[in-house]
Amino acid sequence: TVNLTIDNQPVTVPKGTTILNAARSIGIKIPTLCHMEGVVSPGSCRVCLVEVEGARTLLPSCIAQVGEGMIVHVNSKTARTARRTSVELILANHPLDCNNCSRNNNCELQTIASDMGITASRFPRLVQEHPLDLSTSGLTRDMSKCILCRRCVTACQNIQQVGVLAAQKRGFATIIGGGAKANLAETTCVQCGQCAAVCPVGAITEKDAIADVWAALDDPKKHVVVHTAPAIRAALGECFGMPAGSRVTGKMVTALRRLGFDKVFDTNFAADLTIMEEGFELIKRLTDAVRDKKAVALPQFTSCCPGWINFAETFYPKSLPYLSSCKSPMQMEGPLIKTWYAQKAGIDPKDIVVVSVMPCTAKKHEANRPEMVDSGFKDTDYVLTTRELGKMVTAAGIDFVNLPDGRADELAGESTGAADIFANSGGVMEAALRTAYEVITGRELPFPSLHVASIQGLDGIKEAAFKLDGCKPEFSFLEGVTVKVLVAHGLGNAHKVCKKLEAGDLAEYQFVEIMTCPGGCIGGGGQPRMTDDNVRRARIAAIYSEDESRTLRKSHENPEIKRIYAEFLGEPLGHKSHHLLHTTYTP
Ligand code: HC0
Ligand code: SF4
Repeated sequence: TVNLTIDNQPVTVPKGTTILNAARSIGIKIPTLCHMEGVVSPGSCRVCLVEVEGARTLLPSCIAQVGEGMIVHVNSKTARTARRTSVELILANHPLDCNNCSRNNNCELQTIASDMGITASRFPRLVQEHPLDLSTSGLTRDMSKCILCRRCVTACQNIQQVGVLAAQKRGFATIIGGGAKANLAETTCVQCGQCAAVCPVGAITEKDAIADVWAALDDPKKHVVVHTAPAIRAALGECFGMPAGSRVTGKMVTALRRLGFDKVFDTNFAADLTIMEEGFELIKRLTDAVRDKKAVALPQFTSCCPGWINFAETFYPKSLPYLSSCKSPMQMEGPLIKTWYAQKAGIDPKDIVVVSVMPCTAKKHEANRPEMVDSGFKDTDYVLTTRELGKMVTAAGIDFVNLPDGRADELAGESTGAADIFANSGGVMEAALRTAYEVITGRELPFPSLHVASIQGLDGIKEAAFKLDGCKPEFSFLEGVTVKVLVAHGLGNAHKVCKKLEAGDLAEYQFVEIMTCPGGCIGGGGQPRMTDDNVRRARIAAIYSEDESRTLRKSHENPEIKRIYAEFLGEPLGHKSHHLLHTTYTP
């Protein structure tokens, strides 16, 4: 450990701690705009400068590490003035249309300027105008607002390793962009939104669908149906000041009804359906390979995450045969609302508007894929992020925190704990194993509380292995087979797994889950800001409590799933399923 004093307070911290974190440990909050927890800070914003006795210059506290006997002044006049000057210089180069900005009241620059009491600038204004980049379905980029903190570069280069965003040009002309390509749509961007999730200002954010959704709600001829992703219920409360990890499923349903949606369904229903289709697909691939000795693509990869699909299509076309043909739950729920629900309710599907609420920006792209029209209409009309739903609830004057609990509507609103856990890394796999194991052996997955502990949590690549025994007679060919599964989250980790697949090193695995965002959907690019590992852990804990609080925790036990197979779909992988619930990929 290292002993030092910060503003006359003694502090002892482990060697290697930054001054910023040492100060935080004793309740001194040093402002910063470029630092991100868990990655190396670029130290570019100079907003965290502190004075260290004996040092020749002020030091950026997000980079400078503590030293034995160090005497640090955060609150000296020199340090305060330097930090204030840094912020004033950023403001001189920043549009001051805060009232019209998507980040108004939720902007780190605005908060820091306000905390410092900055009411006027000493510097001439030198704002650079740049055209808006509206080229993708998922994201809006406004480089006029960029403060060059480089957090998005860190997210895109180091965490996701997609490598689209980089600093270009030098000095005053510096701009963050996709190289020679003017627009994101021309790059290999997968629209994961991790850049938007870390942007401290309004430079990168989701493409707004709020106006479209209000217009649909205001149109008396439209029957507007909403459904919410598994991860929303563990994060939406943060939009209203509730702590990370607050479970708000019931309040969310009530809020959606009060916003005027005609039906409130649940993406979780379709998550259970996905398990049926994807689980049976896995069993079919295993049967073909083990019993019939056919050449099939194994391991099967999950296909529910749209950033991962974009990534696989762009970077690893050879992986595409390994991907499950199942659409994502969002894209199963949409066409079923416009067919199954439309029939039951006697409503012309052309009058139905399907809105999905997702923690994700890539979902906006997925909904706009030209092939996603299997109901005969656009299967999902609009996608809102968690943040956008939060804004709509606030705009409607709804006191979210004090809402009574509601329940999703019948027909496509019932779900099990298996669907809840889709929201975090390892969850789709655990949910699939809960059903597939039981179909093969007739017994429950033999782990405490149905959890596959080794694939839970925030480690980047996780795995589990267990032996199949006591298989039902029709699956006797699987007796004694060791099932091995692999789970990865964050595209940096997906790269590693895909490289192994291409090298033929995944032959002993049967099933692989990939989620684009660190932590899975609970850490999605459309979730309330800021998401760090503590927030991820809190949301994950909420999701598992949601699962454990249920009576039904296995997808095949969902009564509405049994009903839709009996009355509409027939059987998993059947003709109708094939048409409405499965898809193909384009390299
Ligand atoms: Fe997810 Fe989904 S779990 S991708 O991670 O599978 O976005 O929450 O809605 O579709 O259900 C996101 C979250 C979903 C889908 C589901 C899957
Ligand atoms: Fe990079 Fe993802 Fe942002 Fe695209 S959306 S620029 S891939 S971080």
